[in-house]
Amino acid sequence: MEQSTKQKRIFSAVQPSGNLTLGNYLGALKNWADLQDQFECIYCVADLHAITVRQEPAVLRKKSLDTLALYLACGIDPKKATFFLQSHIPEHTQLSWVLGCNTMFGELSRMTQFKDKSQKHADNINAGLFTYPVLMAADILLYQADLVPVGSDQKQHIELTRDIATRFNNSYSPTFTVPEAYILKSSARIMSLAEPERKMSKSDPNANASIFMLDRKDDIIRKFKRAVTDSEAVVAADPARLGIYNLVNIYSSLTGKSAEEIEREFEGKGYGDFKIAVGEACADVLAPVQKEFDLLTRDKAYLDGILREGTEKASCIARKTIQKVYRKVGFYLPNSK
Ligand code: AQP
Repeated sequence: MEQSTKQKRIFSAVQPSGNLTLGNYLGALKNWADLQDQFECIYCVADLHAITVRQEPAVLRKKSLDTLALYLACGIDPKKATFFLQSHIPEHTQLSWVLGCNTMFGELSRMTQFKDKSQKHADNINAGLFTYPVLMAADILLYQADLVPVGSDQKQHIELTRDIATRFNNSYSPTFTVPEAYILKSSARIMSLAEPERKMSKSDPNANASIFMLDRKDDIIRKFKRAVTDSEAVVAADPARLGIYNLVNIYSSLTGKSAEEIEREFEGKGYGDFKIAVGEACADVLAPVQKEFDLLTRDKAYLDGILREGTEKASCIARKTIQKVYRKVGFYLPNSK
């Protein structure tokens, strides 16, 4: 019998490795809220992943809770979805070790995110940065997720997760659900405003390259005004013109207008008008999220309560999977009686 969408489970996460960007919002959070009515959703704050890059401990602690508050501020409902911090559930690291022993060095060497991040953090190319996709596979497989909503930047990691799950299932008998990436086309990849050939990223040292979810309206408009475009001065969804293409994509994701509608709306107008319109649309979309975030972060006890509840729920699933995996690989488990 085919599984109904009601029963399908979704897992997704964001690293609290900085201030969340418009890329995180359009590529992940905005879609998460829409999915909670159709699926069983598990949303994690990936703090273990965050330390693959050096973090200031006090800042990481704050960003972890801020990330949770942003999930909630985007309309993700703790009554419908499960939330937790990755480091609160030790099964993530336990499963990561087992999966690491079933992942090939060559596979990890091909990951483009590892190549990008090693270039960006040449002074700290640590083993965790290299094995990051194994921990990500563990996150997903631990919860037997059917679907993983991600931006297209994460597609390669999901493919690897599928390969690892399939290999494990073939070696030891069916154990893991083989998940699928759930990529929404419109907001799949938001690019940097300063270097549109690179993705918008929360750890970009150039603050003008990214719009942060908590940026105030003036900053948002200023950053869009400075966004790199070209000298053609025609608003068009032309993939060869990276800068303007990115802005059209952002405007389309924010307003729901199609590329053709946007081209018509700005026909005969310069980039100046268009950039202001994108900035205003962005500020309008983020304003209610920011308002809700401000309220939520004043109530730490409420946020802690949500984490405690979510950790308990997620732990039940995680424990079941790890026991199954430990048994399959041959670890001795004493009889519980
Ligand atoms: N630019 C983007 N466009 C579309 N989706 C994006 N996502 C991130 N950036 C974009 C989506 O956000 C989710 C969580 O990402 P993450 O924070 O766990 O890791 P990341 O992809 O490495 O994000 P950053 O901002 O680039 O973080 P740093 O700078 O710390 O490495 C994923 O679903 C991702 O697709």
